[in-house]
Amino acid sequence: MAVFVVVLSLAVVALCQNSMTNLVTFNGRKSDDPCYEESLNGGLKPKRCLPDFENIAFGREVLTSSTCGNPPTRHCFNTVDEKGEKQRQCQICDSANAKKRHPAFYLTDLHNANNVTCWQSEPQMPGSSDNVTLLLSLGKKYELTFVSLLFCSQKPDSLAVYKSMDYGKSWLPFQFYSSQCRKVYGRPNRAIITKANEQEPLCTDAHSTIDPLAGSRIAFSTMENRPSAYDFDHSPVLQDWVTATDIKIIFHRLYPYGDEVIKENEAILRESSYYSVADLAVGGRCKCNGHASRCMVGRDGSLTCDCKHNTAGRDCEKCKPFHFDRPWGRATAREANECKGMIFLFLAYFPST
Ligand SMILES: [Ca+2]
Repeated sequence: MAVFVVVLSLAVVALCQNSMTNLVTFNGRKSDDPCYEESLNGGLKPKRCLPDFENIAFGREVLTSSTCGNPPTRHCFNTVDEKGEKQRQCQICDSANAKKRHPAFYLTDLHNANNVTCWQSEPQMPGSSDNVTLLLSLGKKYELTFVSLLFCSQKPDSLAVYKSMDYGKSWLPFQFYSSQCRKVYGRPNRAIITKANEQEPLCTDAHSTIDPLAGSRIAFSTMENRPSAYDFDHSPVLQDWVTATDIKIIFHRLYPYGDEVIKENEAILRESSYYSVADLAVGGRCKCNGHASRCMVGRDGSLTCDCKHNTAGRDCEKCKPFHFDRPWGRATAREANECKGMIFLFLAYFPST
């Protein structure tokens, strides 16, 4: 009886796989489904597939802890004239005036170098409490390659990037920037990452040596200087490291110097103490573990992978029912790790006696 069940099951498995292959062919998806490719015997075989690389932040809402304009406030900044001399210019931020507003929407709108739109915080009291937060929820797990900020005014001296993997329930530090890493964040400046600590956030002062006047970018590459970046397929640690459902950026300090300098010109400094960002970009892919080529809005309204290879779940992170003949695995460049089998289904119908 047991032998019969196994033989029958294998036959059904083969039949199911054939019918699945034919279905793929007959639906006209043979050539355009990136999750399958033609095999040597003329059929189709699964292969790793990935959603497109994109700017995940584009067009998404960013929640900010501070945005100027209500009530209107004055903001000043320095420019350099033709003679190379610094000029102080001031503008009003007014949320009721379309030409003078700086809403959070401007963080993730289409970036056009000829028509730069800037989000801007309220003026901050210079000192240790000038924290402003940007929160970006992705609505699903993504694998991130970079997080970048293009500033309209001076770059902050100290800022931190955090990530959540559980929709904002808990947060992990992703990267720190400061001219004083040890003092502000309690971390060494430009630490070396080895295979033993690939999930450790770094702190760097690399951003603080540039022209402070305008138009500068801070870009955090999630895998830069991490040894397993060249073997990402086989590094669950690094795959975990780049995974996020939410990103939080906290500006901790605009100026590198202390309160004693600030007190001398507090009124002028206050008008100059604000954060202003032209573009927040987050590069990455919807996380589907190599088993889907796109993400889409599911029946419940949430973003989910269009899973192939007999996988299931929002991230194709498990085998779909009755396809447990082999353990689930992430697809790699060499091995699609398709879920297989209907044996368990038939064992349930024909229990051994
Ligand atoms: Ca913008």
